[in-house]
Amino acid sequence: MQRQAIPATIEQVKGNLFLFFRRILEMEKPLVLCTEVQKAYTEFAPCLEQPCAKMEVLIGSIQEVIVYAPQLYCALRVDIGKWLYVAFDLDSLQYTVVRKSVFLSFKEQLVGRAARGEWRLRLDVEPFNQDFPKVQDARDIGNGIEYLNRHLIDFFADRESELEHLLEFLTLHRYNGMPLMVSPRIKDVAALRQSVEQALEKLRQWEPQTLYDDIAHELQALGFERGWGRSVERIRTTMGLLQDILRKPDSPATIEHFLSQVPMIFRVLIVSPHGFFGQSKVLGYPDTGGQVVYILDQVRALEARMRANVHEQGIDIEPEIVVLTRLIPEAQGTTCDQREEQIWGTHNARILRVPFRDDHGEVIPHWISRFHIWPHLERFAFDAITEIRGAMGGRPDLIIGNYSDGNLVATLISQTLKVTQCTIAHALEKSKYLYSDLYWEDNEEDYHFSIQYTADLIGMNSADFIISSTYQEIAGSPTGIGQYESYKTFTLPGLYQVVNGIDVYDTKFNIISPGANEEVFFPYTRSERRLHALHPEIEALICGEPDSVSRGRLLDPAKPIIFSIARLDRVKNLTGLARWFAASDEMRQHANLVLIAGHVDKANSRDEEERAQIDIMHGIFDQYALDGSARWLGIQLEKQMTGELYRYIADGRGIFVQPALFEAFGLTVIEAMTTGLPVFATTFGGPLEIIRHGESGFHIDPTDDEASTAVIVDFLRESARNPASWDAISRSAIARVEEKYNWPHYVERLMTLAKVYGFWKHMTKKDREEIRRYIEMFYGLMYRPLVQRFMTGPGQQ
Ligand code: UDP
Ligand code: LCN
Repeated sequence: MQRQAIPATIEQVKGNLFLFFRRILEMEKPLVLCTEVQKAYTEFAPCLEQPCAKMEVLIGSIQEVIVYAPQLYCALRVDIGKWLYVAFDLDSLQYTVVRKSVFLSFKEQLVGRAARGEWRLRLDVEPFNQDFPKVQDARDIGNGIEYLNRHLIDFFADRESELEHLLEFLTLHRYNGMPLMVSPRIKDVAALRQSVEQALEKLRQWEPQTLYDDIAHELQALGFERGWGRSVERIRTTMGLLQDILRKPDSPATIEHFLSQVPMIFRVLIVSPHGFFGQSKVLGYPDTGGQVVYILDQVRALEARMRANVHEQGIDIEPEIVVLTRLIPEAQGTTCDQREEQIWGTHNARILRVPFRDDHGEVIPHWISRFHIWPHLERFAFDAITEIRGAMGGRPDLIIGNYSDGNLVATLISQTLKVTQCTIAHALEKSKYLYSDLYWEDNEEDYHFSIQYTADLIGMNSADFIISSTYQEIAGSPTGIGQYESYKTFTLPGLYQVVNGIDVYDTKFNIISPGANEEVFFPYTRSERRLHALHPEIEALICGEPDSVSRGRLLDPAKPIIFSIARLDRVKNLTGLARWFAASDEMRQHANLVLIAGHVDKANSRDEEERAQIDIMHGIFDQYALDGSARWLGIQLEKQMTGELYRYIADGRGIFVQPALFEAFGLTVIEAMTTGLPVFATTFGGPLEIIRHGESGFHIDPTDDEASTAVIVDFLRESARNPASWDAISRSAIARVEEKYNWPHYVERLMTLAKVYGFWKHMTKKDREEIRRYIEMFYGLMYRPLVQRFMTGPGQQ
């Protein structure tokens, strides 16, 4: 629906709309959620004389209603990322479109703030972005680079002066003092054009396989340094692309192709402060999950790509990747107390650990939950800058931040070192905890969401580009709000209102989905690669006796297994799955349940949320006498073991269930799918996009116990009766991951994005200065005082 069309639509259905709103008023609730609006409408619709499609669409767009009788303030999501706020007065039957700030102020009444007459701080980044290109069509959200390329082509076509920027950019490149690409001898665009023509003329005379080294002096005489290619063939291609650009290119792909050939990225810094960041024995600890897996897989694939790139560019150097994380002296048997750790399977990538220090400069020894680490990050960032300068032998060319804390640190480092910044969210907590913005004060002691959301706004607005794993992460779906979209307009009552926090149509958003490590996760049918030697150990794990790290023993081990592996936190909802299993006789009749999660003995856990979940899990085992049909393992598995375990369960025609209340992406989902396990995963978040329901797996609604149980039981029943149905889903799951989720494709795109957005950063340096200063001010005047308040308030670490 078009935003402009809303008033006319309201006018057309006004009579019935106001009648319906009376129903909302009768609910006597100050805040009515979209699900409640929908439910009320389903009951109301039969009262209409005839069905009204327009009214249905209008009601379907309502995301929430603030009731301030006799007025209702409605937030309408008229299209993906496009909102309108309308106030209805039920006495006068009038309505009016209101400003976002007015809507937010009324919303704040819900937590006791006055709707009017109070000054509020408002964050609005929109004015800074007005002159920048935007994605036009909602379907193209997350494909920002294409719009940027189109914009660049117009840029170059219209203005010779912009080509001067390109020339300047090409003369900037060097590695450890070695000049690359264009020498300063070429003074202007006219000279560049001429040199390119002459060089191409010469290149035509040489054999395609001739090496750069053999013709270096001739190219240097024309003003071209190393970096155009190792062989004449590649040099010709790269120079040909530049020639096209200088002559007015006709395809945006030319710009992208040219920039992707330019040697720009030799050193990459990846920032991920929280959790236990290590290569073994860490997964499953609180705050330590997919992000660690993602980064390590990313590093291996990225290094391979960077090495291939520099080779093709004719540069003989070893690229370098450093993963910056926190050093934890009380490492609990992990390597997290070591300053440096080489990353296996790489030539020159390592983990660099820098400790958190307190106000007296003393190293903080213990693990700190991701919700409580905020006071340590600024000092960490500046300590890290000193360490990086020493450890990396130069400034990084690209900084990738991960999660809210890593993105904040990445912002501080990249603003100081003036380096291209990429943001990866992994999981934006705002989507996981309903109304955690509005009711932030109630959760402050445990979660400090006010600081986290402030850090998120700073990180996402400072980033030169943002990588997301799925479309829904940015913009949701026609019916559900995206994770980034939820940062567009919201309020933290008493602190500030966000009028425009981020625009999902911004070209900085790009979707590149991660993959599963193919060395570890491959189909159960690949017999020649299977790790049969691990089977006795796996059997002991699954069928063993209960001990200090496990509970339950499978009395009938021949049954298929319902499997899940996750951190034991509330949102992962493994206790929900245990409850479904416990309460369904049919599920128990068809299968056993095996869970790998957290700790079985509460004494081994320091995380409050995990401790609460441990109690709940034991309660379910006790109440439903699960000890003979379910097994819960509180262990950390080696990766190879995890891969073979998935396959072992597939051998027995088991299934994988991911029952999270919300899952930002869900690496376990693609791991399980690629091994061939039929997967049943939450409909809230990434799995909605990863799985095609009924084809490559199944969606389940974790809030609907009955329906979720039914989907699982139906499948177990059907696959017992007709094994071909299990095979069909298994085959489609494997094919889906192979096609859509793989690391080689990921890193190729990442390198291209880093270069195109690096160039864009250079082009728009001056124009971006204003928002940079604005965000810097927000950091100084909002983020830092919030952290200060944390340090002096309850919940201080
Ligand atoms: N994992 C593991 N052992 C555990 C729990 C999780 O090896 O006890 C791994 C799992 O195989 C996956 C990652 O940790 O690779 C979890 O990633 P996911 O994206 O599913 O969830 P996150 O923990 O990041 O929220
Ligand atoms: C964090 C999460 O919560 C998961 O959903 C993702 O799969 C993981 O990070 C990797 O991005």
